[in-house]
Parts: sequence; structure tokens; C-alpha cells
Amino acid sequence: MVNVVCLGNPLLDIQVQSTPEYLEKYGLKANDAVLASPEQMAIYPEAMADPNVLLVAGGAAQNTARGVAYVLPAESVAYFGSVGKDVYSEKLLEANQKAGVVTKYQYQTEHHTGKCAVLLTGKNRSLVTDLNAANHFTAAHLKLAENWKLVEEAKTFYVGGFHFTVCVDAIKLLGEHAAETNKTFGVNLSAPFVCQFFKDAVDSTSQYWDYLICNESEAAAYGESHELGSDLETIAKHIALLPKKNTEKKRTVIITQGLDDTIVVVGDVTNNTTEKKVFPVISLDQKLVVDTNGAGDAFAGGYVAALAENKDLEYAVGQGHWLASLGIQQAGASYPSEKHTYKGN
Ligand code: 26A
Repeated sequence: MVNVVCLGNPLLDIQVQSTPEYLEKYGLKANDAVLASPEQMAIYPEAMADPNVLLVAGGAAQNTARGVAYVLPAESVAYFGSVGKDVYSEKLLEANQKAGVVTKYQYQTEHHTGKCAVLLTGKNRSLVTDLNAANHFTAAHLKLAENWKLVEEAKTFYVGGFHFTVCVDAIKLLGEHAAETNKTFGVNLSAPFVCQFFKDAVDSTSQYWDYLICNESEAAAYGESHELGSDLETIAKHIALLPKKNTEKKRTVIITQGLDDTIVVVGDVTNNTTEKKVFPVISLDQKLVVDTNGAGDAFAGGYVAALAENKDLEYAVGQGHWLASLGIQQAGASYPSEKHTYKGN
């Protein structure tokens, strides 16, 4: 039975160890995510030529879907996104099936599956994406009878913020459905550029947000683009009290901050009140960290899986921290092959 539906851009990650000089050559920051410029397209063949290249399933919301599947019983989560008919999408499908994710790709015949160069320098990761087929997702795919049946079955929705660059209509369709049926709908801001360059798309869905997940730099980008200043608590409170379509549910805003405490603000839009809580992350011996690619996606996976099981806020954030700490001990945005279970705080 599908409980959670995730929507995003399916990408194959091409992960390599990099250097500050290499990042500088292409004008990249050590810890960022961007859409590849024409000059940056050379990064892909260069990364593929690296003898130590790691090809691994990626796409932020798809990583989250596999995270949700890690926690919930098999076939509890469905994932939508657009890919090409090629070996890359076969690899992504295989990873999803192994994880127990019900995968409903929209296949493009004219475009190849999207890819993301993951350039690691120490604990940082710079993500350079060529969306390709992922950019061609349409809301009509959700409306296909076999797909809409899954949407109707689901109780919880999660949309990766990178999808704001692709198909806002699909996001609104899920948001509207959730609001009308009193289900839970949320988004992730995913990267600073999303709020900088796709502000109107983001804002056009805020009435549907029951929860919003972001990290400190994404929250700061939201603050800057909405002229709210840079104080994270102020930004979180503002988002928590934005007008809301479904007032049966409060809105929860979650800001993760790497190794620092996670800030949560719950807003009651009807009464115009907010409540702030702070949750420390799980302290992990830094020697155990393999790479941080997908850490935020794993957090979201743990959080969303808890929402789907009607757990409380403490449990949901705790499970998010726990799954992120498991994820960063694996190469790429992946989870351990053996199952561990979160035991609560
Ligand atoms: C539209 N963009 C830029 C993207 C992405 C993306 N997923 C969807 N859309 N850019 C990077 N990623 C994915 O983020 C994960 C880490 O959080 C990468 O594929 C990587 O697995």
C-alpha cells in the first residue's frame, strides 16, 4: 500500500574526488548545487575518465524516496520523475527496486537521463546538474489512471525543491489534492539557487506547505529573496505563518544546519502564533564520515517516513538525524545494505 508519494528529478550521480583548483576552473563553490552552464558540460566526460569514478543513483527527491523506503515496509513509497530510455535509467530503476520504491518514470524518447557531477573536496560536495530528460516531466503523467490511483492511495507528499525548475503544475496538482483531502504535503528548498532564480514558482505553492525542509544556506537565500534579513528564526517564523489553504494542519518549518542544531518552527496560521524548538544532531566521529552527498535528502527521508507513520515532531526530526548519520557513512547518496531501525531518542 503506497503511503508516501515523492516527486523530483531522477539523476545518475557521477561522483569523483576533486580539488579546489578544479572547482575554481569551472567557477564552482565547494558546497553548492547548480545547473550546468555550457562551459561546465566538459565536467561530465572529465569525471567519467577518472579511474575512481563512482556511478550511483541520485536525484535529491529520489534519494529521499529510497530513504523513506529504508524505514517503511516495501512498496510504501512511490516516486515520479522523468528519464530517458537508456542504461542510466535502468541503473536508477534497479536501485529503486532494490530499495522497495514503487517507480513510475515518465520515459522520454528524445532525451537522455539526467546526470549530476558530484565533485567531492574533503567533507564538501559540489553538484553540477544536466537535467536533460528530467526537465520534461509533465503534470499529465500524474493524471494517468494508474499513477493517480497511487496519489489517491498516499497520505503524505514530498516534492524536491529542484523540481521548481521543472514542472510547477505537477507540484500544485499534488498540493491541491493534499489540501482538499487533508493529507500532508511538503517541499524541500534543495539549493540556494532555487529561491534566488525560481522565487515565483516557489511562492506559488506556499499555500499548500504543511512542512518545509531546508538547510541554513537555503533559508538564507529565501530570506534574502523575500527581504527578511538573514536571521534564521525570523525567516522560519515568516514561512510558518504564510497563508495556508488547509488550516486543519499547522505548518512546520525545519532548518538543518550541518553539525549544528536543527531549528524547527511550528506555525498556527489561524491564531497567528508560532512555537520554536531546537534539536541537536547525533554526534558522529568525523572519521566515520565517507561523504556528505545526500545528507539532506536522507534527513528528509527519515522525517517523511515518520510523518507517514503519524509520529510526533521529536521522533520525526530524530529519525531524520539518524538516517542522515547512516547515509553519510556510505559512499554516495545511499543507505546501508543491512536494515537498522531507529529506536527513538
Ligand atoms: C535541478 N537540479 C540542480 C537537481 C539536482 C539534484 N536533484 C535534482 N535536481 N542537483 C543535484 N541533485 C541531486 O542532489 C543529490 C544530493 O542531495 C544529486 O543527484 C545528488 O544525489
